[in-house]
Amino acid sequence: MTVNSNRLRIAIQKSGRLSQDSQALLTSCGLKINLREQRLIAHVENMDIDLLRVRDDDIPGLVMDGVCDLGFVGENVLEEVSLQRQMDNETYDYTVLARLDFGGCRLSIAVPQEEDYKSVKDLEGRTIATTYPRLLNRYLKQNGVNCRIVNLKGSVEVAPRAGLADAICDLVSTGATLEANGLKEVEVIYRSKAVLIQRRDLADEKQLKLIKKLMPRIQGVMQANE
Ligand code: PRT
Ligand code: ZN
Repeated sequence: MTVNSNRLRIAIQKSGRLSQDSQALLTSCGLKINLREQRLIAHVENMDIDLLRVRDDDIPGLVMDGVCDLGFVGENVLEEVSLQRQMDNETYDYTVLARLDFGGCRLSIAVPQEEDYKSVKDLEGRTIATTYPRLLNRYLKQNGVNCRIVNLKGSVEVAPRAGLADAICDLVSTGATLEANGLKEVEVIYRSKAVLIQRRDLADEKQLKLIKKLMPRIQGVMQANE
């Protein structure tokens, strides 16, 4: 890496559910962020830090490959990418610096409301649509259930109505989306929050010092929010 290699690189979601909270947390920690909407990189004016604004799905890989030093990401995405990379024999190392107080949600299996569902065994032989095939697969294996998994990047909640699947496995927070689509939550397979992660092999003294300075501030902001 040639450009500004001694500046700490923090990956944050560019636009989405985690962007505002991640930025607000950094701002509360004293970072003066120079944000120009379309920019991939935002410079922090008063510290040796750059923010890389990317899709949330790319954040775990950027940190695991050492391209970024820190990243804010949902545990759901982090765990899914980890499982994927383990299977592909890619590096999947990282350290969790903090579990944060935003981005809370659960990954759940949902079936049509009118269905008479009793237990996970009822899913045997069914087709489930999801954006999280590895997490779903792990859960089904642990429960000894065989299903067909259909991979969808979006509009998962309409899959049963569209005749693409019998059930879905998707993120839920209030449950309103499931209800609006005539579905009911039947199994919670993963509970998630946003986390701050660090690359495992970070060795630069200056950068480590900067992280040491930031972490108590992050803990402080979270305690103040409690
Ligand atoms: O563009 P990019 O790839 O960066 O963003 P994205 O569209 O993939 O992700 P985004 O911004 O929707 O979500 C980012 C992260 O926020 C997720 O990975 C979770 O860690 C967290 N999060 C928390 C959620 C939700 N709550 C959530 N409710 N992510 C998505 N949802 C969706 C869910 O998929 C469903 O469509 O909201 C709907 C359900 O919400 P309720 O309130 O109706 O239950
Ligand atoms: Zn995404």
